[in-house]
Amino acid sequence: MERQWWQDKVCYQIWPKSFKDSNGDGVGDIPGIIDRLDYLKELGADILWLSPVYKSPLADEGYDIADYRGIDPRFGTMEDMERLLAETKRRGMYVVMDLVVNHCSDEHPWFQKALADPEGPYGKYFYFRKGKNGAPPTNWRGYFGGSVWSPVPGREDLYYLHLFCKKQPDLDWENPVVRREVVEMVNWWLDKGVAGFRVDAIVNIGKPERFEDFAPDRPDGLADCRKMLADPVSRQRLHAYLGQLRDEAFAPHNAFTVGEVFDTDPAELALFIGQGGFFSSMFDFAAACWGGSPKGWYDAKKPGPDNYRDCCFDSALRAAGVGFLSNIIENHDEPRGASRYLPEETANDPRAQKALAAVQMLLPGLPFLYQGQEFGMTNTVFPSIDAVDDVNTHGEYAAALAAGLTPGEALARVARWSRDNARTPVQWSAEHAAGFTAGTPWLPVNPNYARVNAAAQQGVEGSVLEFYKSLIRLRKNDEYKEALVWGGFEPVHQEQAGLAAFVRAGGGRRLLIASNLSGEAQRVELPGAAKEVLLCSDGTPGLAGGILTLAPWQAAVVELA
Ligand code: TEU
Repeated sequence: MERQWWQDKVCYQIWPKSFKDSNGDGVGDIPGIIDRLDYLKELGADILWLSPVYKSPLADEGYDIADYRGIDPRFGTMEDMERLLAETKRRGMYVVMDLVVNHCSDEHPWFQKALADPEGPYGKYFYFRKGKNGAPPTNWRGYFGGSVWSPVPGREDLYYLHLFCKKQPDLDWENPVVRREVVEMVNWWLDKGVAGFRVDAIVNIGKPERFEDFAPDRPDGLADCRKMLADPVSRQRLHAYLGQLRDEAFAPHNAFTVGEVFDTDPAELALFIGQGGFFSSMFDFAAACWGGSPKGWYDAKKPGPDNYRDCCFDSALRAAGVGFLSNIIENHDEPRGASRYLPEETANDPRAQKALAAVQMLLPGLPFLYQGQEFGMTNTVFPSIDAVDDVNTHGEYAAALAAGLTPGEALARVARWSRDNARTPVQWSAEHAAGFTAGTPWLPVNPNYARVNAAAQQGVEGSVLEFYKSLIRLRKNDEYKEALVWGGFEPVHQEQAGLAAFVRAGGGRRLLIASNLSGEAQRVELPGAAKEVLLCSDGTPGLAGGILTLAPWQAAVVELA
C-alpha cells in the first residue's frame, strides 16, 4: 500500500464549545484554540479535528448547520478561522473540519426556501412526503428518539424527514444539485487551507428507493431508522455519492478524511479505507458499540478491559493489510474512555488510565485523542435530568421512563452514557471554572477539576499527561516508526484475563506492548528474548527468565531481539 502523508500523525479532537473560552462569555471559541496551540504541539498532536464551528442554532451543538461557509459568532469570525489555519501551518499542524452533510439546520436558507415552496427547486433538496392515513409516512424512529417525520407547518398532511432531531432536516443526495453544492463547499474549504474532513454520520446519505414501514421494535410502536441502511439500494447509492466526493473534492486535494462510519460490512472495509478508498481512514467503533442494546442506553452493558482489548484486536486484525482505522477511547458522543472501559473504582486511577493509553496509542491505525483525555478527564455527575444539555440523552431518558423505570433509575442508567460527560469544559487548571473561562461556563465543570487538570500534570513525571507525551514520542521516533506506524500486529496471550499484549514489528524491530489492565500482578511470557525496556508507565517492570512481570495497572514496551 502506498504511504500517505497523514499516516504517521497523531490526531486530536477539539469540541470547540468546551475547549477554551477567550472572551469570558462561557463558551469556547477559536481564539481559545489558538491560545492552546503550543500546548497541543508539545503534546505531539499534528492533526486537529474541530467539531463544527459553522453558523448554527446549536440545536445539536453545531451538527445543525445554517451556513456552511460562515463561522458562528459564538465561536469567532472567519478572520479567527484564517488565523487558526495560519498559526497551525506555522507549527507544522493541520486542521480538519467536520463535514455534516447528511442534514443541515432547519434555519439554513435551503430549508427555509423549501418550506415556503415544498414543490419548488429547494423542496427537492429535502425529503417531503405525504402522511399515511393521518400518520407520518413511515414508522421510523430517529437516532434521538421519536418519529423521523415532522409536519410541515401550514401544510396539511405533509411531512419532512429528519433522522436526527427535528431541527436537522435530511438532505436528499439523489438530487445532483445537492451533491454539486456539497462538492463545491468542500473544495472551497480545502482551497482555504483545511487539510481535510471528519465526515459526520455519513452512511445515512444512502437511502432506499421506497420508504416503507419496518416491524416495530420498541413499545413506542416505531422501528429503528437504521434498518434502512442495510437496503442494497441505500448501499449502492452511498458508494456512488462517496465516490463522487472523493473524485471531485478529496482526492484532487490529497485531503485527509476520516469517516464516521457505523454499520459497515467487513467486506466493505477495503472500499472505504483501502488504497484509493472513499476515505483515508474511518473510526473504529467496535469497542464503543460493545454492550449496546436495541432497547436503548438504559439497557446497555458496561464493557470491561478485556472487552475493550478483544474489540481492538479484532478490528486491528480485520484492517491488517487493508488500511488505517482511527482508534479512539472517547469522543464528543461517547462517555469518557476511562469511565467506560476501566472498572468504576479505577476510572480515576492514573495508573489504569496510562495502561489504557498504551494500548490505544500503539495499536495499528491512527490514534485520535479527545480533549482532556490526555490528562485523565472522566465522566461527570448529573444532579438531575434538567442539568443535561444533550438532546440525545433526553431522548434516551424518555425511552427509559417509557420502559417503566423510575425517574431516579432512568437518570442513573442513562447518565453513564450521556454525551455531556465528554462535553464538560476542559479542565486546564484548579482555578476559577477550571481555567476554561473567566465567566460562567455554559455547562458546569466536572467537580473533580481541582484534582484532575492539565496544569497539575504539565511537566510532572509519572503523570498521565507526560505518559501520553512519551507514547507519542515513541510512536514518532524514527527508530521505531516502521514498526509502530506501518508494522505488523500480532496479539499475544489474549486468553490471559486482564492483559492486553501485542507485538508490532517492522524495519527490523519487534516491540512487545504489554498492558496490565487489572489490579493483580501479571506474568507475561515473552514472545522472544528481551533486548530493552523502551517505556514503562510506572517504575520498572520485572524482567527475568523470559518473563515480564507487570505490577497492577502497569504498562511496558519491550524491544525484542
Ligand atoms: O453522530 C452520528 C450518530 O450516529 C450519533 O447518533 C451517535 O450514534 C450517537 O451520538 C451516540 O451517542 C454524529 C455526530 O458525531 C453527533 O454529534 C451528531 O449529533 C450526529 O452525527 C448528527 O449530526
